[in-house]
Amino acid sequence: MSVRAFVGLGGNLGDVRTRLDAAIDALDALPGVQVTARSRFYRTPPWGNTDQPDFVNAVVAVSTTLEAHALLDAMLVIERAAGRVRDGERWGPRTLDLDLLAYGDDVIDDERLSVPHPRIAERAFVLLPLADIAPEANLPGLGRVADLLSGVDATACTVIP
Ligand code: GSY
Repeated sequence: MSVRAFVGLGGNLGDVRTRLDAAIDALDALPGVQVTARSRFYRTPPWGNTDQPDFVNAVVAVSTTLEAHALLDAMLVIERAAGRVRDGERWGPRTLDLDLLAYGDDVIDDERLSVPHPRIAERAFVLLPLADIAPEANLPGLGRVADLLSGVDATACTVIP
C-alpha cells in the first residue's frame, strides 16, 4: 500500500539550488519512493539562529511503500551524501536538510521521529512551499495547510525564479 508523505528540503551553504535538485532526484530514485509533486524554490530568512545566510527551501510530495522510519533512514543517507554533518548544532548552517513533514495521516512521536513535524505551524519556510503542492492537505492535529499558512508571516520569503 502506498502512502503520501511530504518531505521538506533546505540548505544555506554552497550551491543549494543544485543540491536540492539532486536530493529530489535521489529521493525519486529510491526503491519504493516516487516524487509526485514538487514546490517552487524559496529564498527564506534563517529561523532559529538568525546570524547565518538565507536558506533555500522546497517541499516535495512522495508516494511511498516504505515504512516511515525506513523513509527517514533513506533521507539521512541522502543528507550524508550531500556532505551534511550532524554535529549537534541545532540551528546552524547546513548543506542539506531533509525533514519528514508528514506521513499519510499517521501521528508518530518516538525518539527518532515526530510526524507531523511539530514546528510546521510556525514555519513560513515550510508552509509556503507545502501550500504550492498541497494547500488542502489536512495535517493530523494541526489542520489545513492553507489555513496554517494564513497564520504566519511569509512576507520575507521570495520565490526563486
Ligand atoms: O529545520 C530546517 C533547517 N533550518 C531552516 C530552514 O530550512 N529554513 C530557514 N529559513 N531557516 C532554518 N533554520 C533551520 S535550523
